[in-house]
Amino acid sequence: MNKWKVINPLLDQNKLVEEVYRSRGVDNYLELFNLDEKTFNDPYLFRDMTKTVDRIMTAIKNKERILIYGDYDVDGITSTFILYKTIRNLNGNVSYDIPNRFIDGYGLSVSKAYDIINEGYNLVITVDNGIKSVKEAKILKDNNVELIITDHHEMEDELPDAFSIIHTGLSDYPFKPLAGVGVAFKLVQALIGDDSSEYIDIVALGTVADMMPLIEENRAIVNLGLKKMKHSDNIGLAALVSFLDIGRPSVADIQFKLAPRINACGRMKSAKLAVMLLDSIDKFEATNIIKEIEENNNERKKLTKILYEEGVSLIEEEKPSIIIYSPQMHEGVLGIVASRLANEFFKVSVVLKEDEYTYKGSIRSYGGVDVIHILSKLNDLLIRHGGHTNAAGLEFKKENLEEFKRRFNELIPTASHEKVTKVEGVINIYNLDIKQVVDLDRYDLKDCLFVFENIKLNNKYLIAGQHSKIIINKDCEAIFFNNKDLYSKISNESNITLLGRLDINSFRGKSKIQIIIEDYEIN
Ligand SMILES: [Mn+2]
Repeated sequence: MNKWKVINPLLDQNKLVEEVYRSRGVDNYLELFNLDEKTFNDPYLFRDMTKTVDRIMTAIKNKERILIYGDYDVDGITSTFILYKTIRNLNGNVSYDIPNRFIDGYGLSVSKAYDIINEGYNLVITVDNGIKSVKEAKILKDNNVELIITDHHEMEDELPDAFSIIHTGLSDYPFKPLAGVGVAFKLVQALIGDDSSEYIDIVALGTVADMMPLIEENRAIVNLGLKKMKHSDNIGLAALVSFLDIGRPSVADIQFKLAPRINACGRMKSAKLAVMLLDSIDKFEATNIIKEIEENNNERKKLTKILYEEGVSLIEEEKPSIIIYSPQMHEGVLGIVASRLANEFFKVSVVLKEDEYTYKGSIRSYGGVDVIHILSKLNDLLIRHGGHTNAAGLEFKKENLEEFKRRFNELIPTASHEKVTKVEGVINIYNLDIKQVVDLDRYDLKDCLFVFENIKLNNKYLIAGQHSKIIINKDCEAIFFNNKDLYSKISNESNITLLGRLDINSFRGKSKIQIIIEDYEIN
């Protein structure tokens, strides 16, 4: 069991949302949730925006062949779709392509660059990738294909020789943490002005899925996007929202329901399936695509479970980070397995797939460790790497494994693997108003952990032979998924302390508070 650290011991549970935001330094949370278009910055603050818009407009007018080149995650998929649809609506001769994770790998590649040349494109616009494609940019240029890069990934010293680059890091643009789709959206805004609001729900989807901080311009995008998503003009998104029975879309719905399904396409088969969903022309088409997406998602879940269990068995416990490798790893779920390990074991986690000559993998940070910074110090060992401070990808030659492990572990700061679970505050569940729990979800705090003291048992069940359920009273229950121990250890005499999240369980029209247990103590 880990140490619990209560952030606000004096938490007033009658003002739950207000108090949690205050301890995060936000004095007026309602202000945050009221941000709207007025927060949007002028897209022309980006370096190169004017010449980019002019170039695209010329290409549209001259019927040049334009290719939008995206990435296979939700951010890349949504970026691809909004720019493709915008240029198509302007009567451009435009197509899109997203590399296949298993065949082509991430981003532009040399072979993809030659494909683009051979297919006769005049102009390529990358979205959510491209900032590292120095080699590919040269190949395109040498073959008279013009390249516009839009990206938000970390820049290197050497930039690709492109016609133009739209990147927050290259300009005075005042809000830096845009998602890839946020950057693409700024280009769409520059191209079509206020009509771009048609896509705001799609932009919100990519922004949340890419785990960007939901402040300032991102928060405005998400506020407007969630509102629109309820009655989306996008037939595919509307069909998915209704298929998942989402009434009033929230950030948590994007994180746990929409994004995993859209991601599953690129993880299992092809991300183009998800672009096709967003581009569906009627409900019939959308429904058929959703069926296929569900199959991909179920397959993804099954595989993740198997590989996570394999991963756990390979952990070397005494090391400051988790580094596991196996030929059985599946490239589509490396990142999910790594983040699960990081969260379960409180350590930076590296999950590698062993190929013939290389290890290829995903890293997820824990405890605020900057993994991109660590990788930059291992540059001499790596064939390639890229990503963000808390999530990155890498590849290196097989013979470098031992040196990689040794030096990677040396670079992990010692404070990062302390096992402390941060808890917002202590709650008396017997006095908690269900309205406070509804508000937690409404204001994106469903993930918060709380401690619940002096819980008395009214009844207990073992659900499906594997989940412990506690009935606290007629308005409140608690469940510990995949844990049988709690059920067998507690009795009517127990005084129980729970650590968990607050949720609402609605059944036959009656709503109850439900604690999703993460940890417990029996006193
Ligand atoms: Mn991205």
